[in-house]
Formats: sequence, structure tokens, C-alpha cells
Amino acid sequence: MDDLSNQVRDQVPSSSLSLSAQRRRVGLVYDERMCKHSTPNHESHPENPNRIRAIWNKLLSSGITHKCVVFNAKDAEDKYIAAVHTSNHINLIKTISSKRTASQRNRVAAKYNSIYFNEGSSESAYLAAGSVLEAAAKVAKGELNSAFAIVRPPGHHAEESEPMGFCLYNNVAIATRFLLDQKELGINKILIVDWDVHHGNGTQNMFWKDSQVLFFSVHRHDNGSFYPMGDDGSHFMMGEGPGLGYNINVPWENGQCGDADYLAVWDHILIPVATEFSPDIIMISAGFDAAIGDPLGGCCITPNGYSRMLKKLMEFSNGKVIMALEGGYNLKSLANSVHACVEVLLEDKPIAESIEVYPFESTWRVIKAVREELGVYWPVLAEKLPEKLTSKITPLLQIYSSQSDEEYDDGPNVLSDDDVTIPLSKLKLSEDANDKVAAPSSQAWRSELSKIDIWYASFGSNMSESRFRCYIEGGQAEGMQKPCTGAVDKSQPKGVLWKTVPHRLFFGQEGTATWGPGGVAFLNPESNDQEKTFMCLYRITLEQFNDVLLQENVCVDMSSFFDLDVLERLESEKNVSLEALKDGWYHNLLYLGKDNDIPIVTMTCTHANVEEFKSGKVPIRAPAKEYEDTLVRGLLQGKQLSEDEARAYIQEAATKPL
Ligand code: X5A
Ligand code: ZN
Repeated sequence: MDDLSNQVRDQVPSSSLSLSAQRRRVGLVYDERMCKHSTPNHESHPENPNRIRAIWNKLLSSGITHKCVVFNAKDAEDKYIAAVHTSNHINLIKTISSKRTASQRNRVAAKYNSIYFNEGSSESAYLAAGSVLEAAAKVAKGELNSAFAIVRPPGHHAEESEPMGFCLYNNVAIATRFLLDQKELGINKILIVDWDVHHGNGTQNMFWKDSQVLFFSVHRHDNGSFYPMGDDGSHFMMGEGPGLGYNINVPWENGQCGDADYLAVWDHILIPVATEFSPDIIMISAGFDAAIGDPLGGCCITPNGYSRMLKKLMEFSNGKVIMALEGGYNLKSLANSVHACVEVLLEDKPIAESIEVYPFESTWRVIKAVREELGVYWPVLAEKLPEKLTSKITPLLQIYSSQSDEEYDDGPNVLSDDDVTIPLSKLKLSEDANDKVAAPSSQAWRSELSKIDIWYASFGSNMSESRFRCYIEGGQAEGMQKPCTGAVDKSQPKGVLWKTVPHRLFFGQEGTATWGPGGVAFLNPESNDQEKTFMCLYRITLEQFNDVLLQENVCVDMSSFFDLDVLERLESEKNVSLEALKDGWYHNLLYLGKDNDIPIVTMTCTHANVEEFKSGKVPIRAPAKEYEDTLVRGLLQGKQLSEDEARAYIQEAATKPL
């Protein structure tokens, strides 16, 4: 690994710091070989190799790797894996690369929940587990003060005998078991903090009856409707036998939780219990999919929030903390969050104070419920929280939770769209408290843009009026898996109009969260007289259109949006790609002329994306049945085509080469 040649490798950092001020020894494991695990046909997937590359690039470019002890991964030994997984499971993961063809692998993967395999999967899985184990061993032996293992595939969903939820081996569980089993290390009590936005079902089960391991997981639960679904993540799941009371779940009722919510859980559940438990070492299942801007999580922890959560944990076990990457799918947010954590591990920079923000009402409800259940086993929790504390709340923000036509990994977006109070910490994406805020701090643009009308031209599922109305009024139409929040201005479109345009309609992408496997509709931004695409136009305000754009795209940085300048540029340039929405698939605005002197605008992919479709880098793919039905319904409602004609129209768009 060339990029490591300048790193400090397994040696005391040569620094000019005096002995007493000697920097803490922080290990970092990264190994490019963990990028080998990827989708078999390069289908896009949130859990992809760029995740760890983005982290590593950020750490390299910031210079922080030079302050750390960097080491490569090595394979976990089967005997350590076997302490938490069955031999069948080990066999499966071991042989998945070598002993099967691609189609056999796909068939095996299909038996599991949210799993893909390719020829690199075995190697990556062994390295991920081995990295966490090695990092843990070095910290336990005192060679390092703490460590961060930048690994993939993640681990916490992996069960004893089943890969699941992008996880193959349960890396943290393997390392935890190892530490306890190596008696000479003298480790008898381990706290696992799982702050990934998803419940760590695998880890919970593996230590269910174990009182040496206190498993703590805070995650979205949404009444059992958030992945991994069901009751396993409820706070009534407290362990069994000797392990009773040593399993603590904090299940969020909703998304949008941020720094204030997590820190309240720290202050009123985790920290008091950890004080009582007094762990010998702490493992963190460090997923960053509760981070601001994450497409799967819908929460909004900032890098500063992670810093403060981590700092509080470093007060235990003499700061012996091993962090292992789990989820985290917004590359920018992921990299910034990890960087902030490594800074905290190094303890060479004070953590920025942040303005006071209160938790949600639902957060206090959850905290109270957890304290009530667990108070039986942890007397520190039994005490009732003072009313003057729990009455301090932030109203739920207006945040769009979009899982619409966009690609699988472009899910809910954190938007910054509250009219009066925007708690700053819920909006910050960058690491420093003083850095720019990820949203226009005032909502002044709304009143200006509410005076301008545009035609929003839809060619996909929004042709179905009931479907589109969800973007304005909020709600869930047939076939949609999640409700939309709607626009701030919920007034009806002022008109509906159908037109055809000389642009090519096509379908691409591997799948979407809403519609399942199958392509979604795009309009080639290049015009072509041979083509004819049906468009349903809605007359709405530019303010409303911004809210539609935000529900349709992932937005992590609302520093630019569709304002009058953009409208002017659009009329002259025809295409404007909105930088703030570039993580979404529909961030290219396309100008299609005027009707009644009102500009007609649609959103689609960019020319560059079209090239990726043409080259096969991103697959052309027919729409899923549900999605096709919605399009056909739209065309029928609009009286544009008969059902047969509509099906043929979609069929042609789905099959004709670009
Ligand atoms: C590790 C992790 C998420 C699985 C979501 C499946 N897994 N829909 O974040
Ligand atoms: Zn996760």
C-alpha cells in the first residue's frame, strides 16, 4: 500500500510533544482489500466500496493518519469466528468466493435478507472480522489506547448462522468474544455501544444470556416498521438468565433524531448504566447511518454530536475504546463523522460547544420507558426524571422523508425546512461548530418564490395525480412504502396540462426502495425529434417546486436551491444541475419551453449520467410492476392513452436501446 509509506507504522509517534503531553496512541486499520466485496454486476448499492475509500481519503487528506498508528488488515482465524458463528455459517462465507459461480452465488444470496455476494466477499469478510479483532487485541494489551477499524462488510446484523442486512460476519461480536476468551488479557466486562441507526440484532442475540457483555443499542424502531423490523429492537428485550438486564435497547419512534436526542439518551441512560457496569473495555458498533444526510437513516447526528457521544464514553475503561465501522451511506457525512471521532480519540483538539437544543417529546417518552423497564436491574435508572427537564422539547421538524423514484441508496433526506426554529445542531454537516450551516438560515426565499408559478412536468410516477399530490399535501399513495411530508405550502396545483416533448424516456438503475428491483424513469436531457414522451404538467409555485425537488432528491446541503437566478439561467442554458442535490438522481433541471408564459420545468439525470447508462456503468432496467402500473394509471387518468397503448409505450421506453 503506497499511500501508507509515510504513515507511522506500529511505532511510537515521533512528536515534539513532551512525555507528559504524549499523544494518545490511536490505531487505524484500513485495507483496500475490503473493497473487493461489491455487488456482482456493479449494481448500485448503498453498502459499496466507496464508503471506506471516502473515509480513508478524508483521513489522509486531513493529515490525521500521520498522528495515528496505521496497520493493515489480516484474516480472522476460523477458531475465533467459531466462537460466535456456526460452522455452517463459516463454511458459507468461506466458500462463497471460490466454490461457486456468480449465478450460484446470487441464488444463495437471495435466500438471505439484504445480502449480496461476489467473488471478493469471503476475503473482505475475513479481513473485516480480523481487523476489528486485531484492533481490539492491541488496545486490550495496551499497545494502543484506542482504535478505529474502517471495515466492510459491516457486522451487527449477522446472526450466528445467517448473513443479513449487508453483514456477513459479526465483526464486533467476534472481537468481543475473543477479548473475553483470552483470559490473560484480564478482560471480564465489555460494553458494546451500537449507535448504528439500525438495531444490532445479531450482537444482541449472541450475548443474550451473557452478563459479561452489556449490549446497548440505540436505533430507529418506528414501532417495528424500521429495518430489521419486528420486536427484537424493543426495550422489552432485556436479555435472559444471567444476561437479564444486560441488553438495553433504546428504540426511536421516528426519524429526525439528532445530537440533542442522542445526548439525552447518553446522559439519562447509557452513562449512568456504564458507570455502574464499569466496563474493562468498550467496543463501539460505529455505524454512521444516523448521521445528517444519510439516505437510509433519516436522522441527523452531526460530526460534533458524534464527538460528544464518543468523548463521554472515553471517560470509562481508561479510554480503551475500539470503534468498528458498521453502516453509514452518505459518503460526505460518513467521512466527516469518522474524522471527528478520530480527532476525539487522539484528544488533541477541544470539542466545540454547541448551542442548546432540546430533544423531541418522543425522545423523552422513549427515555422514560427504557428507564422504567431497566430500572429494575439498574437502580440508577429507577429514579423519575424531573418534569422541568423532560418538558424541554423541540417540536418535530418539517423534514421530508422521501423514498420516491430515486435510486435505492437515495432515501430520506434531511432538510432544513422549518419555518421558525431551526436548531442549528440539527442542520450542521461539517465538523466545526462555526462552519457553514447546511441550509439557508432564513426562510425568506419562500415568500419570494411563492409568487412565481412554474409548470412542473412529470414523466414518471408523478403523472399519477394522487401520487404527485403526496408531494404537496403529504401522505402515502397506493404502491408507496413511506408517506411523504408534503410541501410547506399545501395548496393544490393551479392547473394540470398534458404535453408531449421530443425527448427520450428510458428506465434505469437496479432498483428503488419504493418499487423494488427495476429501473426508474428518466428523460434524456438531450432532445431528439424522433422521440415523444408524455408529460403531465402541474402548475405550482416555485416555492412548492423546491419542496418537490427536495422530496425527490437527497439533499445534504441546502446552500443553493432553485431560486430566480437559477430560473433565469435555466431559460438561457436549458439545463441546470443543482449542486445541492447532486446526491440525488433527479438533480438536473431541464427547461422545456413555456405555456401561457409560464416556464415548463422537469427534473431528470444529467448528460453525464446518460453516458453512464449508455456505457452500461449504470444498468438500463425495465420498471418494476408496481411502478409500471403507477405510470400506466397516470397516463389513463390523464386520458392520454388506452391501457394497451400505455403498456406498449412503457414497454418501448424500457427496451429500446439508448
Ligand atoms: C449495516 C447496516 C442496513 C441494512 C438495511 C437493509 N445495514 N434494508 O446499516
Ligand atoms: Zn445501519
